[in-house]
Amino acid sequence: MILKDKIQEQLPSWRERVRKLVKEKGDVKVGEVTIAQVYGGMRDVKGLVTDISYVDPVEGIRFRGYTIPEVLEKLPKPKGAEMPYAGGLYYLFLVGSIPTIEQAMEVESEWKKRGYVPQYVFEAIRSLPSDTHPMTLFTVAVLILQRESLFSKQYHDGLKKDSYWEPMLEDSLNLIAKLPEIAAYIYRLKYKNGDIISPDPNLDWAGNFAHMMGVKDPLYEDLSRLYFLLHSDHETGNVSAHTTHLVASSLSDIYYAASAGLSGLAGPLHGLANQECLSWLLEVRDKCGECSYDKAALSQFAWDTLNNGQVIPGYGHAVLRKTDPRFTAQLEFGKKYFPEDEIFKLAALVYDVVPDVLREQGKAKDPWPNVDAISGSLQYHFGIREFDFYTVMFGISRILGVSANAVWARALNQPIERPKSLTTTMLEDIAAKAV
Ligand code: CMX
Repeated sequence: MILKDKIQEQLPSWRERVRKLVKEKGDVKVGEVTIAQVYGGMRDVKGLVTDISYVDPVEGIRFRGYTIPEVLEKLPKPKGAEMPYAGGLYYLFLVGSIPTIEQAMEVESEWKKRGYVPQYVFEAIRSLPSDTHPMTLFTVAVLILQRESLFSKQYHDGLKKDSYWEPMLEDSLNLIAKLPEIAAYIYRLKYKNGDIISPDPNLDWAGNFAHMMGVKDPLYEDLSRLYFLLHSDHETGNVSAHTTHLVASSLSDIYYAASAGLSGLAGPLHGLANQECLSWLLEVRDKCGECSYDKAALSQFAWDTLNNGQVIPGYGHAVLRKTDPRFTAQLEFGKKYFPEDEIFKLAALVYDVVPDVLREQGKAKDPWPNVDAISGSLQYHFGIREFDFYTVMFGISRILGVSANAVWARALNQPIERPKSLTTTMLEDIAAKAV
Protein backbone atom coordinates (compact mmCIF):
# COMPACT_ATOMS: atom_id res chain seq x y z
CA MET A 1 0.00 0.00 0.00
CA ILE A 2 1.41 3.33 -1.11
CA LEU A 3 1.25 5.21 2.22
CA LYS A 4 2.76 2.32 4.16
CA ASP A 5 5.61 1.92 1.64
CA LYS A 6 6.37 5.66 1.60
CA ILE A 7 6.41 5.93 5.41
CA GLN A 8 8.50 2.75 5.68
CA GLU A 9 11.11 4.25 3.33
CA GLN A 10 11.51 7.33 5.51
CA LEU A 11 11.31 5.72 8.93
CA PRO A 12 14.92 4.66 9.51
CA SER A 13 16.26 8.17 8.83
CA TRP A 14 13.51 9.85 10.86
CA ARG A 15 14.08 7.56 13.82
CA GLU A 16 17.83 8.18 13.66
CA ARG A 17 17.31 11.95 13.35
CA VAL A 18 15.11 12.08 16.46
CA ARG A 19 17.28 9.64 18.43
CA LYS A 20 20.43 11.70 17.69
CA LEU A 21 18.73 15.01 18.56
CA VAL A 22 17.42 13.76 21.89
CA LYS A 23 20.63 11.89 22.80
CA GLU A 24 23.10 14.63 21.87
CA LYS A 25 21.05 17.79 22.48
CA GLY A 26 18.39 16.61 24.91
CA ASP A 27 19.45 19.14 27.57
CA VAL A 28 19.13 22.21 25.35
CA LYS A 29 16.29 24.48 26.56
CA VAL A 30 13.42 25.18 24.13
CA GLY A 31 11.78 27.91 26.25
CA GLU A 32 10.68 28.88 29.71
CA VAL A 33 7.31 28.60 31.40
CA THR A 34 5.85 31.48 33.42
CA ILE A 35 3.26 31.42 36.18
CA ALA A 36 0.84 33.21 33.82
CA GLN A 37 1.23 30.34 31.36
CA VAL A 38 0.73 27.68 34.03
CA TYR A 39 -2.54 29.37 35.03
CA GLY A 40 -3.33 30.48 31.48
CA GLY A 41 -4.03 27.31 29.53
CA MET A 42 -0.34 26.73 28.71
CA ARG A 43 -0.58 29.37 25.97
CA ASP A 44 2.65 29.43 23.89
CA VAL A 45 4.37 26.75 26.00
CA LYS A 46 6.51 24.85 23.51
CA GLY A 47 5.97 21.26 24.57
CA LEU A 48 4.77 19.38 21.50
CA VAL A 49 6.28 18.37 18.17
CA THR A 50 4.71 17.73 14.78
CA ASP A 51 6.15 17.92 11.28
CA ILE A 52 2.77 17.88 9.56
CA SER A 53 1.68 21.48 10.08
CA TYR A 54 2.93 24.69 11.65
CA VAL A 55 0.88 27.78 12.57
CA ASP A 56 2.87 30.97 12.11
CA PRO A 57 1.13 33.70 14.17
CA VAL A 58 1.26 36.16 11.27
CA GLU A 59 1.28 34.01 8.17
CA GLY A 60 -1.12 31.29 9.34
CA ILE A 61 -1.00 27.56 8.77
CA ARG A 62 1.46 25.71 6.54
CA PHE A 63 0.87 22.06 5.73
CA ARG A 64 4.25 20.33 5.36
CA GLY A 65 5.76 23.72 4.56
CA TYR A 66 3.11 24.79 2.03
CA THR A 67 0.75 27.74 2.61
CA ILE A 68 -3.00 27.29 2.04
CA PRO A 69 -2.91 28.96 -1.42
CA GLU A 70 0.05 26.75 -2.39
CA VAL A 71 -1.69 23.58 -1.22
CA LEU A 72 -4.85 24.55 -3.11
CA GLU A 73 -2.85 25.21 -6.23
CA LYS A 74 -0.49 22.22 -6.15
CA LEU A 75 -2.58 19.25 -4.98
CA PRO A 76 -4.19 17.17 -7.74
CA LYS A 77 -7.86 17.82 -8.49
CA PRO A 78 -10.69 15.84 -10.04
CA LYS A 79 -11.37 16.71 -13.68
CA GLY A 80 -13.29 19.97 -13.94
CA ALA A 81 -12.95 20.72 -10.21
CA GLU A 82 -11.10 23.63 -8.64
CA MET A 83 -10.52 22.06 -5.26
CA PRO A 84 -8.17 19.14 -4.57
CA TYR A 85 -8.76 15.50 -3.66
CA ALA A 86 -8.70 14.87 0.10
CA GLY A 87 -6.68 11.75 -0.74
CA GLY A 88 -3.86 13.98 -2.01
CA LEU A 89 -3.96 16.03 1.17
CA TYR A 90 -3.71 12.89 3.30
CA TYR A 91 -0.74 11.78 1.20
CA LEU A 92 0.89 15.17 1.80
CA PHE A 93 0.30 14.86 5.54
CA LEU A 94 1.71 11.35 5.83
CA VAL A 95 4.45 11.35 3.21
CA GLY A 96 5.50 15.00 3.31
CA SER A 97 5.49 15.77 -0.42
CA ILE A 98 2.93 16.78 -3.03
CA PRO A 99 1.54 13.62 -4.67
CA THR A 100 1.02 13.00 -8.34
CA ILE A 101 -2.58 12.50 -9.39
CA GLU A 102 -1.99 8.73 -9.45
CA GLN A 103 -0.70 8.78 -5.87
CA ALA A 104 -3.65 10.88 -4.67
CA MET A 105 -6.01 8.46 -6.43
CA GLU A 106 -4.34 5.50 -4.71
CA VAL A 107 -5.27 6.99 -1.34
CA GLU A 108 -8.79 7.68 -2.59
CA SER A 109 -9.13 4.06 -3.73
CA GLU A 110 -7.80 2.77 -0.37
CA TRP A 111 -10.67 4.69 1.25
CA LYS A 112 -13.13 3.34 -1.27
CA LYS A 113 -12.09 -0.25 -0.46
CA ARG A 114 -12.53 0.38 3.26
CA GLY A 115 -15.74 2.41 3.18
CA TYR A 116 -18.21 -0.25 4.35
CA VAL A 117 -19.99 0.90 7.54
CA PRO A 118 -21.14 -1.97 9.76
CA GLN A 119 -24.88 -2.07 10.40
CA TYR A 120 -24.42 -1.82 14.19
CA VAL A 121 -23.15 1.76 13.75
CA PHE A 122 -26.40 2.85 12.12
CA GLU A 123 -28.41 0.93 14.70
CA ALA A 124 -26.57 2.63 17.55
CA ILE A 125 -27.20 6.06 16.00
CA ARG A 126 -30.88 5.28 15.57
CA SER A 127 -31.20 4.00 19.14
CA LEU A 128 -30.28 7.36 20.70
CA PRO A 129 -32.96 9.96 21.54
CA SER A 130 -33.93 12.00 18.48
CA ASP A 131 -32.89 15.29 20.10
CA THR A 132 -29.31 14.06 20.67
CA HIS A 133 -26.77 16.57 19.31
CA PRO A 134 -25.29 15.40 15.96
CA MET A 135 -21.78 15.73 17.44
CA THR A 136 -22.75 13.23 20.13
CA LEU A 137 -24.10 10.84 17.49
CA PHE A 138 -20.93 11.25 15.42
CA THR A 139 -18.63 10.77 18.41
CA VAL A 140 -20.53 7.67 19.53
CA ALA A 141 -20.28 6.21 16.01
CA VAL A 142 -16.50 6.72 15.94
CA LEU A 143 -16.13 5.27 19.43
CA ILE A 144 -18.16 2.11 18.85
CA LEU A 145 -16.17 1.35 15.70
CA GLN A 146 -13.37 0.62 18.16
CA ARG A 147 -14.30 -3.05 18.06
CA GLU A 148 -12.81 -3.04 14.53
CA SER A 149 -9.41 -1.83 15.73
CA LEU A 150 -6.53 -3.79 14.26
CA PHE A 151 -4.06 -2.03 16.53
CA SER A 152 -5.86 -3.23 19.66
CA LYS A 153 -6.06 -6.82 18.38
CA GLN A 154 -2.44 -6.94 17.22
CA TYR A 155 -1.15 -5.25 20.38
CA HIS A 156 -2.77 -7.92 22.51
CA ASP A 157 -1.30 -10.58 20.22
CA GLY A 158 2.19 -9.28 21.05
CA LEU A 159 2.99 -6.86 18.20
CA LYS A 160 6.55 -5.44 18.35
CA LYS A 161 6.88 -1.76 19.30
CA ASP A 162 8.56 -0.74 16.04
CA SER A 163 5.51 -1.98 14.12
CA TYR A 164 2.84 -0.22 16.20
CA TRP A 165 2.37 2.42 13.54
CA GLU A 166 1.34 -0.07 10.86
CA PRO A 167 -2.05 -1.09 12.34
CA MET A 168 -2.45 2.56 13.45
CA LEU A 169 -2.27 3.52 9.77
CA GLU A 170 -4.68 0.70 8.82
CA ASP A 171 -7.14 1.80 11.51
CA SER A 172 -6.86 5.44 10.43
CA LEU A 173 -7.58 4.61 6.78
CA ASN A 174 -10.49 2.37 7.80
CA LEU A 175 -11.98 5.05 10.02
CA ILE A 176 -11.56 7.95 7.58
CA ALA A 177 -13.10 5.88 4.78
CA LYS A 178 -16.35 5.54 6.75
CA LEU A 179 -16.73 9.12 8.02
CA PRO A 180 -18.58 10.76 5.09
CA GLU A 181 -21.24 8.05 5.04
CA ILE A 182 -21.71 8.10 8.83
CA ALA A 183 -21.95 11.90 8.92
CA ALA A 184 -24.36 12.13 5.98
CA TYR A 185 -26.45 9.35 7.55
CA ILE A 186 -26.75 11.41 10.75
CA TYR A 187 -27.74 14.47 8.72
CA ARG A 188 -30.38 12.72 6.64
CA LEU A 189 -31.76 10.79 9.62
CA LYS A 190 -32.11 13.87 11.79
CA TYR A 191 -33.16 16.48 9.28
CA LYS A 192 -34.45 14.73 6.12
CA ASN A 193 -36.91 12.20 7.57
CA GLY A 194 -34.38 9.38 7.39
CA ASP A 195 -34.29 9.52 3.59
CA ILE A 196 -30.76 8.08 3.32
CA ILE A 197 -28.71 8.44 0.11
CA SER A 198 -26.24 5.64 -0.72
CA PRO A 199 -22.63 6.42 -1.67
CA ASP A 200 -21.74 6.77 -5.35
CA PRO A 201 -18.69 4.60 -6.14
CA ASN A 202 -17.68 6.97 -8.94
CA LEU A 203 -17.14 9.94 -6.68
CA ASP A 204 -14.12 10.90 -4.62
CA TRP A 205 -14.23 10.86 -0.80
CA ALA A 206 -15.28 14.51 -0.37
CA GLY A 207 -17.50 14.58 -3.46
CA ASN A 208 -19.32 11.55 -2.11
CA PHE A 209 -20.07 13.37 1.12
CA ALA A 210 -21.67 16.17 -0.90
CA HIS A 211 -23.71 13.61 -2.86
CA MET A 212 -24.90 11.75 0.27
CA MET A 213 -25.91 15.04 1.91
CA GLY A 214 -28.39 15.43 -0.92
CA VAL A 215 -27.21 18.84 -2.15
CA LYS A 216 -27.98 18.97 -5.86
CA ASP A 217 -25.67 21.86 -6.83
CA PRO A 218 -22.41 20.28 -8.14
CA LEU A 219 -20.45 23.24 -6.71
CA TYR A 220 -21.11 21.78 -3.25
CA GLU A 221 -18.66 18.96 -4.10
CA ASP A 222 -15.91 21.54 -4.49
CA LEU A 223 -16.96 23.34 -1.30
CA SER A 224 -16.76 20.01 0.55
CA ARG A 225 -13.23 19.42 -0.80
CA LEU A 226 -12.23 22.93 0.29
CA TYR A 227 -13.90 22.62 3.69
CA PHE A 228 -12.28 19.26 4.50
CA LEU A 229 -8.87 20.58 3.47
CA LEU A 230 -9.07 23.79 5.50
CA HIS A 231 -10.28 22.25 8.77
CA SER A 232 -7.99 19.25 8.78
CA ASP A 233 -4.89 20.21 10.74
CA HIS A 234 -3.69 23.14 12.84
CA GLU A 235 -0.61 21.89 14.75
CA THR A 236 -1.13 19.60 17.72
CA GLY A 237 -1.76 22.12 20.51
CA ASN A 238 -5.44 22.90 19.78
CA VAL A 239 -8.00 21.07 21.91
CA SER A 240 -9.14 18.41 19.41
CA ALA A 241 -5.63 17.61 18.18
CA HIS A 242 -4.03 17.67 21.58
CA THR A 243 -6.75 15.51 23.12
CA THR A 244 -6.35 12.94 20.36
CA HIS A 245 -2.59 12.95 20.82
CA LEU A 246 -2.84 12.67 24.60
CA VAL A 247 -5.29 9.77 24.50
CA ALA A 248 -3.32 7.96 21.79
CA SER A 249 -0.13 8.40 23.82
CA SER A 250 -1.44 5.78 26.26
CA LEU A 251 -1.49 3.38 23.26
CA SER A 252 -5.24 3.73 22.90
CA ASP A 253 -6.20 3.11 19.28
CA ILE A 254 -7.38 5.82 16.88
CA TYR A 255 -11.07 5.13 17.55
CA TYR A 256 -10.70 5.90 21.25
CA ALA A 257 -8.35 8.80 20.61
CA ALA A 258 -10.28 10.48 17.77
CA SER A 259 -13.63 10.19 19.56
CA ALA A 260 -12.06 11.95 22.56
CA GLY A 261 -10.74 14.64 20.21
CA LEU A 262 -14.22 15.08 18.75
CA SER A 263 -15.61 15.66 22.25
CA GLY A 264 -13.15 18.54 22.58
CA LEU A 265 -14.07 19.87 19.15
CA ALA A 266 -17.69 20.06 20.32
CA GLY A 267 -16.90 22.93 22.71
CA PRO A 268 -18.14 26.46 21.83
CA LEU A 269 -14.67 27.97 22.13
CA HIS A 270 -13.38 25.45 19.56
CA GLY A 271 -15.26 23.70 16.73
CA LEU A 272 -18.75 24.62 17.85
CA ALA A 273 -17.88 28.27 17.16
CA ASN A 274 -18.90 27.72 13.52
CA GLN A 275 -22.53 27.09 14.48
CA GLU A 276 -22.45 29.90 17.06
CA CYS A 277 -21.12 32.23 14.42
CA LEU A 278 -23.95 31.63 12.01
CA SER A 279 -26.50 32.01 14.82
CA TRP A 280 -24.91 35.35 15.59
CA LEU A 281 -25.15 36.47 11.93
CA LEU A 282 -28.79 35.46 11.73
CA GLU A 283 -29.51 37.28 14.97
CA VAL A 284 -27.94 40.39 13.44
CA ARG A 285 -30.11 40.00 10.36
CA ASP A 286 -33.29 39.32 12.34
CA LYS A 287 -32.79 42.14 14.82
CA CYS A 288 -31.49 44.74 12.37
CA GLY A 289 -33.26 43.75 9.16
CA GLU A 290 -32.03 45.99 6.34
CA CYS A 291 -29.83 47.94 8.75
CA SER A 292 -27.62 44.84 9.13
CA TYR A 293 -25.81 46.11 6.02
CA ASP A 294 -25.10 49.37 7.79
CA LYS A 295 -21.63 49.40 9.32
CA ALA A 296 -22.56 51.64 12.25
CA ALA A 297 -25.52 49.42 13.20
CA LEU A 298 -23.36 46.33 12.84
CA SER A 299 -20.70 47.85 15.03
CA GLN A 300 -23.32 48.65 17.68
CA PHE A 301 -24.56 45.06 17.55
CA ALA A 302 -21.02 43.80 18.10
CA TRP A 303 -20.64 46.13 21.08
CA ASP A 304 -23.94 44.89 22.53
CA THR A 305 -22.63 41.31 22.33
CA LEU A 306 -19.42 42.29 24.13
CA ASN A 307 -21.27 44.36 26.72
CA ASN A 308 -23.44 41.31 27.45
CA GLY A 309 -20.25 39.50 28.42
CA GLN A 310 -20.27 37.27 25.33
CA VAL A 311 -17.54 36.58 22.79
CA ILE A 312 -17.99 37.35 19.12
CA PRO A 313 -17.84 33.88 17.63
CA GLY A 314 -15.42 33.30 14.78
CA TYR A 315 -13.08 36.08 15.89
CA GLY A 316 -9.85 35.75 17.86
CA HIS A 317 -7.32 32.96 18.10
CA ALA A 318 -4.91 31.55 20.64
CA VAL A 319 -1.95 31.59 18.22
CA LEU A 320 -2.85 33.62 15.12
CA ARG A 321 -2.37 37.39 15.03
CA LYS A 322 -3.84 38.14 11.61
CA THR A 323 -6.73 37.10 9.37
CA ASP A 324 -6.75 33.32 9.24
CA PRO A 325 -5.84 32.22 5.67
CA ARG A 326 -8.50 29.52 6.06
CA PHE A 327 -11.03 32.36 6.43
CA THR A 328 -9.60 34.09 3.36
CA ALA A 329 -9.84 30.94 1.21
CA GLN A 330 -13.55 30.60 2.08
CA LEU A 331 -14.18 34.31 1.59
CA GLU A 332 -12.69 34.04 -1.90
CA PHE A 333 -14.85 31.02 -2.69
CA GLY A 334 -18.00 32.94 -1.72
CA LYS A 335 -16.91 36.07 -3.57
CA LYS A 336 -16.28 34.06 -6.69
CA TYR A 337 -19.48 32.02 -6.77
CA PHE A 338 -22.19 33.85 -4.82
CA PRO A 339 -21.11 37.38 -3.87
CA GLU A 340 -24.73 38.55 -3.61
CA ASP A 341 -25.88 35.85 -1.20
CA GLU A 342 -27.52 37.62 1.74
CA ILE A 343 -25.78 35.82 4.61
CA PHE A 344 -22.43 35.58 2.84
CA LYS A 345 -22.53 39.34 2.22
CA LEU A 346 -23.27 39.89 5.90
CA ALA A 347 -20.37 37.64 6.99
CA ALA A 348 -18.07 39.59 4.64
CA LEU A 349 -19.28 42.91 6.06
CA VAL A 350 -18.78 41.74 9.64
CA TYR A 351 -15.12 41.26 8.65
CA ASP A 352 -14.98 45.00 7.85
CA VAL A 353 -16.44 45.94 11.22
CA VAL A 354 -15.64 43.50 14.05
CA PRO A 355 -11.81 43.72 14.07
CA ASP A 356 -12.06 47.47 14.80
CA VAL A 357 -14.56 46.83 17.60
CA LEU A 358 -12.37 44.17 19.20
CA ARG A 359 -9.29 46.39 18.84
CA GLU A 360 -11.13 49.26 20.50
CA GLN A 361 -12.28 46.99 23.32
CA GLY A 362 -8.65 45.96 23.73
CA LYS A 363 -9.10 42.52 25.27
CA ALA A 364 -8.70 40.00 22.46
CA LYS A 365 -5.06 39.57 21.45
CA ASP A 366 -6.20 38.68 17.96
CA PRO A 367 -9.10 40.79 16.62
CA TRP A 368 -9.14 38.96 13.26
CA PRO A 369 -11.49 36.26 11.95
CA ASN A 370 -10.63 32.58 12.30
CA VAL A 371 -11.75 29.64 10.16
CA ASP A 372 -15.20 29.53 11.80
CA ALA A 373 -16.24 33.10 10.99
CA ILE A 374 -17.47 32.27 7.51
CA SER A 375 -17.72 28.50 7.05
CA GLY A 376 -21.36 28.38 8.20
CA SER A 377 -22.49 31.05 5.76
CA LEU A 378 -21.13 28.98 2.85
CA GLN A 379 -23.02 25.91 4.07
CA TYR A 380 -26.12 28.06 4.51
CA HIS A 381 -25.94 29.10 0.88
CA PHE A 382 -26.17 25.45 -0.21
CA GLY A 383 -29.20 24.81 2.01
CA ILE A 384 -27.37 23.12 4.91
CA ARG A 385 -29.10 25.26 7.50
CA GLU A 386 -29.13 22.95 10.50
CA PHE A 387 -26.34 24.63 12.48
CA ASP A 388 -25.98 21.78 14.93
CA PHE A 389 -24.54 19.74 12.11
CA TYR A 390 -21.69 22.10 11.21
CA THR A 391 -19.23 20.82 13.79
CA VAL A 392 -19.70 17.27 12.48
CA MET A 393 -18.22 18.43 9.16
CA PHE A 394 -15.34 20.00 11.06
CA GLY A 395 -14.93 16.65 12.81
CA ILE A 396 -14.70 14.63 9.57
CA SER A 397 -11.97 16.95 8.41
CA ARG A 398 -10.13 17.14 11.72
CA ILE A 399 -9.73 13.36 11.82
CA LEU A 400 -7.57 13.63 8.67
CA GLY A 401 -5.07 15.73 10.61
CA VAL A 402 -5.17 14.06 14.01
CA SER A 403 -4.90 10.55 12.59
CA ALA A 404 -1.92 11.47 10.40
CA ASN A 405 -0.24 12.89 13.49
CA ALA A 406 -1.14 9.77 15.48
CA VAL A 407 0.46 7.51 12.86
CA TRP A 408 3.70 9.49 12.95
CA ALA A 409 3.69 9.79 16.75
CA ARG A 410 3.50 6.01 16.92
CA ALA A 411 6.07 5.53 14.18
CA LEU A 412 8.51 7.65 16.17
CA ASN A 413 7.52 5.87 19.39
CA GLN A 414 6.47 9.05 21.16
CA PRO A 415 5.92 8.17 24.83
CA ILE A 416 2.89 8.50 27.06
CA GLU A 417 2.23 12.19 27.82
CA ARG A 418 2.50 13.25 31.44
CA PRO A 419 3.26 16.91 32.25
CA LYS A 420 3.82 17.88 35.90
CA SER A 421 1.30 19.71 38.10
CA LEU A 422 2.19 22.04 40.97
CA THR A 423 0.05 23.48 43.75
CA THR A 424 -0.78 27.19 44.06
CA THR A 425 1.36 27.33 47.21
CA MET A 426 4.32 25.98 45.25
CA LEU A 427 3.80 28.64 42.58
CA GLU A 428 3.60 31.33 45.28
CA ASP A 429 6.87 30.03 46.76
CA ILE A 430 8.53 30.07 43.34
CA ALA A 431 7.26 33.64 42.81
CA ALA A 432 8.53 34.76 46.24
CA LYS A 433 11.99 33.35 45.56
CA ALA A 434 12.12 35.04 42.16
CA VAL A 435 11.91 38.61 43.57
N1 CMX B 1 -14.91 38.20 21.40
C1 CMX B 1 -14.86 38.77 22.62
N2 CMX B 1 -13.83 38.61 23.46
C2 CMX B 1 -12.79 37.88 23.03
C3 CMX B 1 -12.75 37.32 21.75
C4 CMX B 1 -13.89 37.47 20.92
N3 CMX B 1 -14.00 36.91 19.72
N4 CMX B 1 -11.58 36.65 21.60
C5 CMX B 1 -10.91 36.82 22.76
N5 CMX B 1 -11.64 37.56 23.62
C6 CMX B 1 -11.32 37.90 25.00
C7 CMX B 1 -11.16 36.61 25.80
O1 CMX B 1 -12.42 36.07 26.21
C8 CMX B 1 -10.31 37.06 26.96
O2 CMX B 1 -11.15 37.74 27.87
P1 CMX B 1 -10.93 37.60 29.46
O3 CMX B 1 -9.59 38.22 29.71
O4 CMX B 1 -12.07 38.37 30.03
O5 CMX B 1 -10.97 36.14 29.79
C9 CMX B 1 -9.40 38.08 26.31
O6 CMX B 1 -10.06 38.50 25.10
C10 CMX B 1 -8.04 37.55 25.95
O7 CMX B 1 -8.21 36.36 25.17
P2 CMX B 1 -7.09 35.94 24.09
O8 CMX B 1 -5.82 35.68 24.82
O9 CMX B 1 -7.04 36.92 22.98
O10 CMX B 1 -7.71 34.63 23.49
P3 CMX B 1 -7.56 33.12 24.03
O11 CMX B 1 -6.30 32.58 23.49
O12 CMX B 1 -7.79 33.04 25.49
O13 CMX B 1 -8.82 32.42 23.33
C11 CMX B 1 -10.31 31.96 21.57
C12 CMX B 1 -8.84 32.17 21.96
C13 CMX B 1 -10.38 31.46 20.13
C14 CMX B 1 -10.94 30.88 22.48
C15 CMX B 1 -11.05 33.31 21.72
O14 CMX B 1 -10.52 34.26 20.81
C16 CMX B 1 -12.55 33.20 21.53
O15 CMX B 1 -13.28 32.87 22.48
N6 CMX B 1 -13.06 33.45 20.25
C17 CMX B 1 -14.46 33.30 19.96
C18 CMX B 1 -14.79 31.83 19.79
C19 CMX B 1 -14.16 31.26 18.53
O16 CMX B 1 -14.22 31.84 17.47
N7 CMX B 1 -13.57 30.05 18.67
C20 CMX B 1 -13.03 29.32 17.51
C21 CMX B 1 -11.52 29.29 17.41
C22 CMX B 1 -11.06 28.47 16.25
C23 CMX B 1 -11.36 27.01 16.48
O17 CMX B 1 -10.75 26.43 17.40
O18 CMX B 1 -12.21 26.46 15.80
